[in-house]
Amino acid sequence: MTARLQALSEWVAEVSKLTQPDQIHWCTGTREEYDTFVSEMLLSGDLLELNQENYPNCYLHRSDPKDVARVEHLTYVCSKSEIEAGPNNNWMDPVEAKDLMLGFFSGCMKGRTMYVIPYCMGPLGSPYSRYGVELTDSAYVVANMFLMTRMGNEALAHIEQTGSFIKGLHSIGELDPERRYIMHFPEELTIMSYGSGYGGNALLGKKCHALRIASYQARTEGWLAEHMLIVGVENPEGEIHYLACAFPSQCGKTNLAMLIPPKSQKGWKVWTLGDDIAWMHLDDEGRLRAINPEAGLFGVVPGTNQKTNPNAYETIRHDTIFTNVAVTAENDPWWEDKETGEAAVDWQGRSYDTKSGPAAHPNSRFTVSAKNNPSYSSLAEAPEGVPITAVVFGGRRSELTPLVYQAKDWAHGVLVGASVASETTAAATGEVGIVRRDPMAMKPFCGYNFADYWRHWLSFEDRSDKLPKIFHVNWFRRDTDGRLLWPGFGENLRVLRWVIDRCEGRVDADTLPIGYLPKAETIDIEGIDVSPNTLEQLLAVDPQQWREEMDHIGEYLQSYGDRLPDRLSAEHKKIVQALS
Ligand code: GTP
Ligand code: SPV
Ligand code: MN
Repeated sequence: MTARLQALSEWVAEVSKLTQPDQIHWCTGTREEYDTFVSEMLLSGDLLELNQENYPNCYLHRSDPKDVARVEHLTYVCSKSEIEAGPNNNWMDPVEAKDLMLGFFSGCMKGRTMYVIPYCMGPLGSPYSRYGVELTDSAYVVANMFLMTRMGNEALAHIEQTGSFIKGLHSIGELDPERRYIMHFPEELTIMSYGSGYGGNALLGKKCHALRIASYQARTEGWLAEHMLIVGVENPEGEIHYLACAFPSQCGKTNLAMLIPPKSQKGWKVWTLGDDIAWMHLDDEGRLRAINPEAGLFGVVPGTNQKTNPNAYETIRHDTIFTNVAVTAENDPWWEDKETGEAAVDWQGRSYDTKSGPAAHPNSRFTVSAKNNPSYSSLAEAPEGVPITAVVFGGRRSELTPLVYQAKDWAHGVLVGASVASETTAAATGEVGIVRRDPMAMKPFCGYNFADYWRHWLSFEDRSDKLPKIFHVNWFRRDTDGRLLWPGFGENLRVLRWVIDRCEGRVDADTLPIGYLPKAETIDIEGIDVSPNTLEQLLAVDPQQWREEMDHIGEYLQSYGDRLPDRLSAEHKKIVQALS
């Protein structure tokens, strides 16, 4: 054993002394191993078999009913100083936090197996990839990590070579919301998560590593770790443009990344590279290139059907773990808007005769390998990633925000990103539908002070003159009767086409104080149920509403105090003046 691997072995031994598992299993990452875990979970009841004829190799997991979403109020960034974590994060002193967590972890794996999961975020061997090891007592977490990351022997070999990895310690504990914390120690490249078995709380490679810890590393190393999908849009001439889009949780990333062009959009193709996280670096020529650190999808199930997302619908017909969906009398998975079949048993395993409340949990999810997706781009495995033409921010806003607009330049674009607000969703516990600030869709995921994060974003302007253009979209604007104005889903390609046309200098736009707005005739609405009058409503900018919005944004930015970059305040002031 090399000295470097020894560092890992010593940590595993130390944790096992603390948590006292009955046995330790080093994960190899083979399909046979996955199948063994599935068999064991079928015996233990952690997984239930779904109808194998209709859904081969598909299983259902039912979470504890009080453990069905991320818990932002219990998620902490424990940097040495509070100001480093910033007003955007919960903070606890790292010594205090570790004391608290060691108390929870003490003896918590008695009678359980501790799994050692070496994993790689990003294509194996890519200079941009990063490695981690998660120690967990949940077989469900292991199975999800198998589908979501490149885990096992190859990752271990790299860790052995380089000696560097993120340490992630996880236990489901008692699944008691009163004994639950997700703690990050960015300076020590360590994560400790206790008391939840759900998604972003427990699959530590995802939000904890690839966003909170990685964003902290990215700042010091000059790159970006973002809550963004990566999608390739191929025109009928065969040219592909790659877009990176940041929308808050449950605001349409997976759906846009897997879009199938509607019949009216002849000759267009869409390629999926990533659906949740992008790591972006400047290359030698100054272009921003993105890789997807993940290898699988952890997607929202409700709303998925043959019309909205035929791609996802097919992708999850085999080799998929469903979490918290309902089942039909035939034992098929079922969810709201599935459009075929009906629920017999709800997500908690109760008979669904009464039809009270949703049958599938609103944050029910599918876990599936990215390779199941027929539109998966082979370039998602490319070590150098893909060059990004446009960065697109977005949010869920029933009012105010137009269907699409373009920032005037990079610094303005950073302000547009910092100003994102969106209605809250079921992805995190708490009230749904409340508008809150969610800069760059990173409010729950930035591992350090947002003021420093915006400064870091601004700094790219000094490093390259080939940066992507920046845009903002809103698929969720409603009329005065509360009806959605835009059909969304596949039709969103019409908006991406405008975005690409702008990047290529092919269309003129109207210059408004808030940015460049499409001239109505440059958005293709042929063949959809969007009248010219509806398009006008979709693109409308109400100066009075925007003056109020800019006041709120100003107050929000000022809450970051002295650390707020002057450049960002100056951008804000410019727009306020132009609006008055
Ligand atoms: P996270 O995995 O939580 O980060 O979510 P996400 O950003 O990937 O969102 P996702 O694509 O899973 O969509 C969330 C919900 O919004 C689903 O119920 C979708 O059906 C719905 N949705 C997605 N795109 C659109 C759209 O263009 N229009 C409308 N009306 N709904 C959409
Ligand atoms: C999100 O909430 O943004 C997700 C799901 O993508 S989770 O993995 O739970 O964070
Ligand atoms: Mn997400």
